[in-house]
Order: sequence, then C-alpha cells, then structure tokens
Amino acid sequence: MKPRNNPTFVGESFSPWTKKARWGIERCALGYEYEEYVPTLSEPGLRLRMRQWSGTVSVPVLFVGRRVLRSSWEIVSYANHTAGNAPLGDMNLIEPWDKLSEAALAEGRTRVVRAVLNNQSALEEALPPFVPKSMRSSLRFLARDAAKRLDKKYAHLYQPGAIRNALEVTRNGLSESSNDYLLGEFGYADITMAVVLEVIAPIARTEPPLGPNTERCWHDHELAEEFDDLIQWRNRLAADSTRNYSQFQPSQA
Ligand SMILES: N[C@@H](CCC(=O)N[C@@H](CS)C(=O)NCC(=O)O)C(=O)O
Repeated sequence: MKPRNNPTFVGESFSPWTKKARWGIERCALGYEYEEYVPTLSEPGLRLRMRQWSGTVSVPVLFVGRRVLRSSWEIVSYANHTAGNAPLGDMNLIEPWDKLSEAALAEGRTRVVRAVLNNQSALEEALPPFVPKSMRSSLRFLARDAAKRLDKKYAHLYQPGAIRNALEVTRNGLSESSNDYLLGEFGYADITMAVVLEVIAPIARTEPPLGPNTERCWHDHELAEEFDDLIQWRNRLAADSTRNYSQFQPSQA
C-alpha cells in the first residue's frame, strides 16, 4: 500500500526543473507522490490547488499539507532543511551554481521550444495522447499555439550563451576540486549543474516518453561534443546507484 500523507510533487517529467528537484528530494530521502502536469490542460486544476488565480504558475510544485512550494529551489531547500543533516550541502554556497543552472536551462527551453515550432512532426507529437492519429495534422495548430504561448511566457529569461557559460564554469569548478564533486562532497551543486547536460544530451527517463522528433529537438550535438568531459561526469553520477535518482533508473512498470 502507498504511504499516506506524503507530499505531492507536481512536475513535467521531461523538464530539467522537475529532474533537478526530484533528484534533490530523493537524495534527502523525502517520500513523495508524483503527479504529471500536462501543459495548459492541468493549469486550471493546479491554480485551484495553489489558490492562485492570477500571475504565472510553473512546475515543479510540492504540496506539503497546506504548504505550497513553488519552484525547484524552494522544494530542495525545504527537503534539505527537513532532512536535518543537509544532505544537499550548504544552500548559500550552492545558490550561485543554481543561478548559472537556471540561466542555462532557460536558454535550453527557448532553443527546444523554437526547434519544436519549426518541426511539424514534433508539433503533432505534442498533442495529448487521446488525439487520434488521423486528426493530428489538422490539430497541429493547437500545439503550435501552446508552444508559442510557452515561448512568449519565458522569452524574458532567454540569454544566448548561458549554457556554454554554465558548462565552462562547471568545468573549471571540477578541475579545481580534489574529487568528482563541485563542493568537495556530492550535493545539489552537482545535481543542478549535471541537469544542464539534459538540455544538450538528455539521458533521464521521461514518462510519458517524448516522441522521436521531439527528442531530437533536445539535442545540441555541437555543445555535447565540446563538453564531452562533462557528459562523462554526468554519466558517472548517473551510473552510481548511491547518487542517482528515479528518472535515471529503468521504469518499474
Ligand atoms: N525557476 C522555476 C522554473 C520552473 C519552470 O520554468 N517550469 C516550466 C518548465 S518548462 C513550466 O512550468 N512550464 C509549463 C508552463 O509554464 O505551463 C523552478 O525552478 O521551478
């Protein structure tokens, strides 16, 4: 039987913000029930539960009793504090790393959304699963509208070059460290920077899985080649069963 009263984590399994927050709370051994958020369709229900009728909402969101934690940073800070022994490290030291990660992920999102907008097949894959195959091309405009809205909603966060900058700083940080961890011990600095690699060479399992055309929009082969050392670093973290998290593991289903 599922444990009752666990916090509810609402996220998008493909989103790097969801990945980093899940990795963080699993590292803190915080039990949670996961709910997948479907862009646009799930928004009214989420607003109702958050009691937020205006302004933008985004996921991940963690509901802990009546408390609502509204971003990956709030979620992992809560988990780190609740765990007692700060398994994620000192959040004050980690904050500058998370800022680099946030800027890089924002650039990644804009690049992916724009690639999807230019790819008819990826737009069809973005329609909800219940839309029959025969209707997908005529309903593509719905996916295009949703992608355009997403692009507009987050365009102010787009800084070209943010991914390269985050990866260069990570490379320097690792070269100055005496081991494989940015702050000397595995923690959220490593998690938040490793997840940046998900916007150029994703490996985390997403449920529902991305369609093949959408999956291609997430790859940036040039950056992946230039930062292959960091991809190997992320892969080492993902291969270590004491450091990884549920989206790096095969599906239980
Ligand atoms: N700074 C926020 C960013 C979260 C974010 O950008 N979420 C996006 C992921 S693509 C989202 O909710 N997109 C769906 C939407 O806006 O409807 C965090 O750390 O959680």
